[in-house]
Amino acid sequence: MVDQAFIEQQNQEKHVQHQRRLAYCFSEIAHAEAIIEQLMAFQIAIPSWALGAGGTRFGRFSIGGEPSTLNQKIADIGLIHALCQSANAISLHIPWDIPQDVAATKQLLAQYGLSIDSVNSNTFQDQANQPFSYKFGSLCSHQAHVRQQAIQHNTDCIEYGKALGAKIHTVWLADGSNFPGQQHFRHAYQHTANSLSEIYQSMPTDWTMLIEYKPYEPNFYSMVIPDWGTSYSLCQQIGSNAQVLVDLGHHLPNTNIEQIVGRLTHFGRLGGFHFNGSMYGDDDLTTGSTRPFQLFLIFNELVDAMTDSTVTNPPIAWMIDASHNTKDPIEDLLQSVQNILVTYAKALLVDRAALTAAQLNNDVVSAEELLRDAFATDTRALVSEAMRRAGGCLDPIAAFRAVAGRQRLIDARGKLSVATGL
Ligand code: AFD
Ligand code: MN
Ligand code: MN
Repeated sequence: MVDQAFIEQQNQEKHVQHQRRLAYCFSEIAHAEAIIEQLMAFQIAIPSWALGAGGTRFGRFSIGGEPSTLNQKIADIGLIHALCQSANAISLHIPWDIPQDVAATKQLLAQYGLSIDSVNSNTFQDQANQPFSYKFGSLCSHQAHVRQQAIQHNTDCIEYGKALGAKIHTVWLADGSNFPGQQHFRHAYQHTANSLSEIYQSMPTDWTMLIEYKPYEPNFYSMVIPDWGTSYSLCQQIGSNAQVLVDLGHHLPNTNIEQIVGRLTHFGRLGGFHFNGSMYGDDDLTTGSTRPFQLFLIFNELVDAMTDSTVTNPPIAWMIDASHNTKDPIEDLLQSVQNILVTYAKALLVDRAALTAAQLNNDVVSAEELLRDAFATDTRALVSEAMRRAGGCLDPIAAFRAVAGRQRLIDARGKLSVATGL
């Protein structure tokens, strides 16, 4: 849909304004050049399930032109990546994204400069022709045949991932209970630990297993993996390549997520991140839409860990997990990518030596002001410049609109095409 000539023409239209903004950044920020390079290196995986309009239990409002096949999802993410040059990987969800022709899928990925970073299992729904139901749990089930079916599904996911070159298997479990007394807490935990261990054994040794937690929903009395501590304890039991995945929306209101990030990186167990925006819970809104300062404080912890040579945490897999029923999903994802990069850049501005000195002197005001200074700096031109240098657009959303992106997808796929996903 977009070629280099179109992108250059788009960038030309924004050139004068961009140069003015960029000059401001260079005048304010001593290491602006280094930050641009760090931004160019920061790549975020896009979830295959976020390309259609998300539904709620009250309804779903189709956006039109939604990708209904894996190839179409790859094409949409290819378009996102062409526009922003910061989204070169895809998180797949099985069974929604089972490749029909692995060689052809790989070729398509290469054509768009994309790779598959992770496969995500789905035991939160029953599939047609599935012998046993997950209504009362999957990996946690007290019924061995249910657990075995769920384990097999996860090992199948790993096989699909291997074929496509993925290196991460992500597990999010809906398992839990709705009523007091329904489930035996200790047994449910132990079954889950044993099931995950079995899945881990079938994973290649250079893969990572990411274990996601969530406090409530779809179960409302208890979730088997409700918090980072439970994920962490499971990882400790399972093996060194098992890591915690932090999804920003999977916390109760007012949880100090930046402190959780600090804890997990200290333990060397923060393996993955699901970016999204959250007002109340698992809202899956645009990243940075409601609590930009919180996102900044989280990035501040991440950058602190990444720049501290005493921290042994492995490289973190950056992923978006968002999907809602209001915006055009492609525009939404482009907003999220830009908000993530803008915030990352702000965290890179923090004067860490000065912050450490303020902390050691118990100079609370200076410590806080150092963070506020960085947060208040407008880093948008640095992000635009990083995207432009990598071959993308200064303003990806404007470019998507200029090319009439959604209308062309509707023309090609129809008004009623529906994406599989959440
Ligand atoms: C659901 C969960 C979780 C997970 C996603 C994909 O809440 O965020 O990452 O499904 O399995 O949205
Ligand atoms: Mn998630
Ligand atoms: Mn979620």
